[in-house]
Amino acid sequence: MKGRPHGGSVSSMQTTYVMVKPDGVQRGLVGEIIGRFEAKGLQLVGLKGVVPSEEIARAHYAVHSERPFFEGLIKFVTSGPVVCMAWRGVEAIKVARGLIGPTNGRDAAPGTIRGDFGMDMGFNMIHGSDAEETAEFELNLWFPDGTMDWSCDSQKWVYES
Ligand code: IDP
Ligand code: MG
Repeated sequence: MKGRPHGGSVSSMQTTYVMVKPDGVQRGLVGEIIGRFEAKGLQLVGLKGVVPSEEIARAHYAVHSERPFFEGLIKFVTSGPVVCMAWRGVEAIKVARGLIGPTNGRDAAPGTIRGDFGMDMGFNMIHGSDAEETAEFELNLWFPDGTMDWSCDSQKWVYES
């Protein structure tokens, strides 16, 4: 995949990094999860499957490196395939976090991905960038060749203007 830088020209247009973690892949939830982002009206601009190296996992979760759960988190996220995605839309970072729900599945409301499918804090199936700077960092980390530059015709029926 190649294309433009990950940012957008419209001020509220964002691209966010979303990743189905190994538990979500093992449980066969990839299709369900992708379907929710598609149905919401976000545009898929990046998609690949990979078994993460320890190096990329440590970089991705570097902000948590001092936390007690860090080593377990690295072991978990490198244990099998993840599905890496880039989703684009108006305020996509906030919208994706809303679809995902809070970290602990037991606290997450039904209707969210973690609320519908999760019962745990660590095994919560999915990652989503939490801010513009982290989205930029994570997109560059997981999609170093850039994301897909394409025009999605249905977007004219997603946004009124
Ligand atoms: P987030 O994924 O909702 O943004 P963060 O606080 O950024 O949550 O934590 C990153 C990931 O680390 C979580 O999604 C979860 O998999 C794991 N994690 C966070 N807190 C704990 C914990 O207390 N125990 C075990 N794993 C945790
Ligand atoms: Mg986070």
